[in-house]
Amino acid sequence: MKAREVNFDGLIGPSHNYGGLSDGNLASSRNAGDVSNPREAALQGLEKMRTLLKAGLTQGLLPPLPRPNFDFLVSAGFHGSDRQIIEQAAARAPRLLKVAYSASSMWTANAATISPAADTQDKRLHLTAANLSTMLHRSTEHPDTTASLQAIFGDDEHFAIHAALPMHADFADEGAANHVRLCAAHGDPGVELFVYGREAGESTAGFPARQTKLAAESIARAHGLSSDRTAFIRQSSEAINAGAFHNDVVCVGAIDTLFFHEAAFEDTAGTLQSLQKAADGLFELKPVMVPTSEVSLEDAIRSYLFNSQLLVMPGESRLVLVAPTEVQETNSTRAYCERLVSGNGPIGRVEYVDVRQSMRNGGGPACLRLRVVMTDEEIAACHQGVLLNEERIDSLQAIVRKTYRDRLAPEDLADLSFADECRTAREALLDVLDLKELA
Ligand code: SUG
Repeated sequence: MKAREVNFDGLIGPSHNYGGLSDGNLASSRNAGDVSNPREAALQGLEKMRTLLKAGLTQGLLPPLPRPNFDFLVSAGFHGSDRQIIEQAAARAPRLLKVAYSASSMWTANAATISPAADTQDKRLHLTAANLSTMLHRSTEHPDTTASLQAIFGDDEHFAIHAALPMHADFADEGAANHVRLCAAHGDPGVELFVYGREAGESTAGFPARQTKLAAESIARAHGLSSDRTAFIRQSSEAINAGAFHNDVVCVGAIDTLFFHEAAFEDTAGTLQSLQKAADGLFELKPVMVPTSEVSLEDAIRSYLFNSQLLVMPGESRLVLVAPTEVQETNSTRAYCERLVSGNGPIGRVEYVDVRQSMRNGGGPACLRLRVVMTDEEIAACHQGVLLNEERIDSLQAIVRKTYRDRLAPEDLADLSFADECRTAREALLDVLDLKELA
């Protein structure tokens, strides 16, 4: 089977703000209450998409979700007209208003877990929307995310969409941020690695462990994955408590290469053994471990070295790491990257992208994209409006320039005209994406 990886980035919504809503995400806590710039955020995201498109990759996107989320505010007891709901929430529960306005769906690595057809029993591409049950603001995403996935991957001859897992701590699931697929070539059968932070029912000390093993196992079952080609690996509590709230803050993999920090997993030797066993007969695993002596866990998390996209680029024989500019600005990670590409390992080049607005909420290049390995036939069967070309990016950027604010302070969420602005902006974006049905 011939297939390629399509990245579906989150189109950053007009209400991007620094709500300080994510316990255990150091950037979110550090920048809580700051003034954000939604216009710059969305333009940065779209420029990243343009960079990859120009490099010859297939680039898609997922639209922002409706914000403010009135359904959520109503379920929290607010009622009346839109104006009354916002006024009451602003006066009596400003945190809930921030939740209702959160633009967190931009981090589409958390939208769903994807298994390509080459790995599944029924040879369809399987998608499970993530319940994101650990963080209140994220737990409200999945119904609308599921609607977006249905609008894009609705052809059930090729795609199988599974609803989010039960909304209980035992099934806490954060989607592809804790999932890595390794293979010889994208279209070949691969090994699916699920990383979890705790077992169902287990209570852990420190920052929340957002993914359970039970959630990962349930998804693997639903997707019809072969147990021989699946590995369930525990993330280290050291990494979680240092601020790696998802595995993709300390690890990224592509094709046969796993790039990870020495402190990423509870048992590194055991992890590599399990992966080698699962890969037996398919490919030779190439582990690239970054030792603590070269890059401390703190620097790795602050710079987001591992929250990079690791890509097969047309015309390049080695993988390319698309890293945030913060990696270049951090001495240890910049020096590490220079050594990495001068060696003869599997990663041959590092390209830096500016996604600072998102980074300040703990979302790097890898958080902003959902990887979907697709055959040409599947690409043709999905909704075409979300597949990008330069003209479509231009149109989206023009809407962003026209309709998004360049300054959003916490108190602005109380302004009723902002709710109207968000609606108008989203409707114009959906129009370009030919997704009016989601309005
Ligand atoms: O879930 N930040 C997100 C960042 C998600 C990053 N995704 C991956 N690593 N794949 C989160 O913590 C902060 C929102 C705020 O504080 O306003 C936030 O939700």
